[in-house]
Amino acid sequence: MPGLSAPSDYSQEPPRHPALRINSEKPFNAEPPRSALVSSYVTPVDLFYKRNHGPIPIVDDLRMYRVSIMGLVGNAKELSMEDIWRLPKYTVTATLQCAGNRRTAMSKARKVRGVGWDVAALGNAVWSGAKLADVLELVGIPKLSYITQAGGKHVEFVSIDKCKEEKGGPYKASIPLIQATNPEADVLLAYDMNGKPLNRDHGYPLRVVVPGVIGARSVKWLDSINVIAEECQGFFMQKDYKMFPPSVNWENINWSTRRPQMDFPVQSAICSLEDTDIVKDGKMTVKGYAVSGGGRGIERVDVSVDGGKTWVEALRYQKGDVPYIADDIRSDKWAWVLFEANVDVLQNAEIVAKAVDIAGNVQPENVEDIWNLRGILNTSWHKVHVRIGHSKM
Ligand SMILES: Nc1nc2c(c(=O)[nH]1)N[C@H]1C(S)=C(S)[C@@H](COP(=O)(O)O)O[C@H]1N2
Ligand SMILES: [Mo]
Repeated sequence: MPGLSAPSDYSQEPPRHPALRINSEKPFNAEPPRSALVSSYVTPVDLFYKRNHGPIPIVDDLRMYRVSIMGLVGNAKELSMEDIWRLPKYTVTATLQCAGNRRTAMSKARKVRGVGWDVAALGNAVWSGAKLADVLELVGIPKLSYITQAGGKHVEFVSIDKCKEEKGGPYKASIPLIQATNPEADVLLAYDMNGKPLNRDHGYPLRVVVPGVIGARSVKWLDSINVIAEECQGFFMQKDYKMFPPSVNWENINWSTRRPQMDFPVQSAICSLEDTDIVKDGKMTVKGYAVSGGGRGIERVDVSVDGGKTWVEALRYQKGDVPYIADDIRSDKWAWVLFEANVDVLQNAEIVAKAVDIAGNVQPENVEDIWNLRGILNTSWHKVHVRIGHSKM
């Protein structure tokens, strides 16, 4: 692809914020400290988690860059950035969360394979770009299409990065055509993040943002869009990011028995405390985030200071002084809510958070019940321990 190239080593990586906690250097995978994550509703770009499977691509010449749209479409097309910029610009506040968020805690229950993440493999950003539904109209696919005339049912996004899992080939993923052509699904070809052009780590010059869905489907450094009959057969769709029951292990796994994970289930985590912390006794404020998939808002967040025997309801908020109402049009439906609960801690305690979404889905209590060999979707109650002492705070 002229204009955009993919290095095969890590000698040309972009600069990164020193506060990031690095889980893997090559490829670069890092998350911010918990407390930094919940200090703002919109996550600053430099603190937003970075999840890569290879070296970061480089734009040599933006004027040469083209994204091709092909496959089972009427008329294939190549679009320049100018063409994309010319389409109506939409701005969507959406939380992106890696399916592996909170994997380290799942691995403590029983070992899993994958990058070890704490609770901050997610971030909330203001994404701007063209709607994929508008882009697909340019190649003759009407809004709200299940199938194209040529039989296309899925939209595949292909990058140019070189991934070990793809034997040096690019990262790719797909979503159903009906989601891609639904303007209400807000799937973007994004060129801006928090009001500025994407930086290299997050997909410059153009990435997909699929709100409400695990981060793995939001392909960065977009090279081509393929309209295809079956879902994408790439590694990250077929041999990864699938959820298996606790009985499946590396000996008896049959990947084809499960669907690629799409929507994220309801999730929350406490970010004002580490797994074990020393605190002063008395009043304290427990802070964290809650988010669900599929555009489902957060109906409630419960906080306990006695390991889940009794609960108080936390205050939820997104931006400014507007009270958060889960299904109100003024709320950001694809974005997390931050929560705060004032509690009294008088003795050593287990502090717990659990969220409920507008469908009444609630986080499972125990990680063992949702354990899976790839360690994805750890949405179990987030539990932290505090000891009363005087050495901190
Ligand atoms: N081209 C490409 N796109 C990608 C990935 C990748 O490695 N290569 N990682 C995916 C995964 S698993 C996640 S969670 C998100 C992370 O996006 P971020 O690094 O902007 O936070 O990007 C997704 N898109
Ligand atoms: Mo991910």
